[in-house]
Amino acid sequence: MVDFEQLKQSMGELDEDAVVSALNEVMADGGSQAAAAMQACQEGLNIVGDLFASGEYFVGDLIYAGELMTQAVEILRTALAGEGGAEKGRMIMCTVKGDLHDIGKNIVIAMLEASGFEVLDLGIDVAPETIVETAKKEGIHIIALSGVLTLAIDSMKDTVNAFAAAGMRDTTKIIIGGAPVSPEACKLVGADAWAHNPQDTVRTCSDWAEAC
Ligand code: B12
Repeated sequence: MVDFEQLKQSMGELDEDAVVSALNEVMADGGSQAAAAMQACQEGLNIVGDLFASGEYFVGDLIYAGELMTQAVEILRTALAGEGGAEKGRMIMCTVKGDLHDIGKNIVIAMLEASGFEVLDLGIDVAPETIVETAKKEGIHIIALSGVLTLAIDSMKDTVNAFAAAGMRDTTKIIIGGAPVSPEACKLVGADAWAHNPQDTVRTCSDWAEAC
């Protein structure tokens, strides 16, 4: 039985051997506890973030934490992805302008694809115009915006405004997510929905796809 509190601490200490070995143990039964393991890894990243904020960790540690978390997602991916589903259509996802964090985005994309969406991943640091132009060119009506930095909220707002300026706001559904996102941020940004976890994102986007 994996000790998830220990896994969280190991991630916080950036102890690669301990993290990988715990995750392999989680996957030994096919990954019935993969979601709890992912949660522990994310909480471990909060420890990393706090140690960075207090000056104990440096940018190099953040980079290493990013690589370790990506490795963790790879190990857990098949169990997190679930069984897939019916074809739900196409949507766009990206990290907004000014923000280079993509681990959360990649997790959400993996879950959306597993649920039956074809996700056009525009990457990181994506300008509002690029998102609008791609949506127009590809005829896509569901957009998911990710951001981890506080400044991402401004970029999300700029993106929603860009859809309005292009006359496409009424025909486009926009969901936002990431650490600084909240109901208040959603209101400020003018998005249609917000979520903190991939499961809620899949649920909301699936409802939209059904209504389209
Ligand atoms: C790893 C990391 C990095 C790596 C990122 C690597 C990568 N490939 O992504 C690197 C080294 C690049 C990095 C750089 C920086 N970082 Co950094 N980083 C982190 C760290 C430790 C983890 C982030 C992470 O991946 N979390 C795990 C993922 C899984 O969580 P998530 O993104 O929130 O995603 C989940 C949910 O939010 C949701 N979700 C995510 N997106 C979406 C989208 C939708 C639509 C929905 C519905 C849901 C959803 O689902 C996901 C899965 O559950 C955080 C600390 C922390 N506590 O988060 C700091 C942190 C985010 N970084 C921070 C800072 C300051 C920086 C730098 C400015 C450092 C510097 N001086 O250069 C740069 C900024 C670069 C830039 N312009 O973006 C600050 C941000 C402060 C702020 N509030 O603005 C933090 C909070 C650390 C801190 N405490 O100071 N960082």
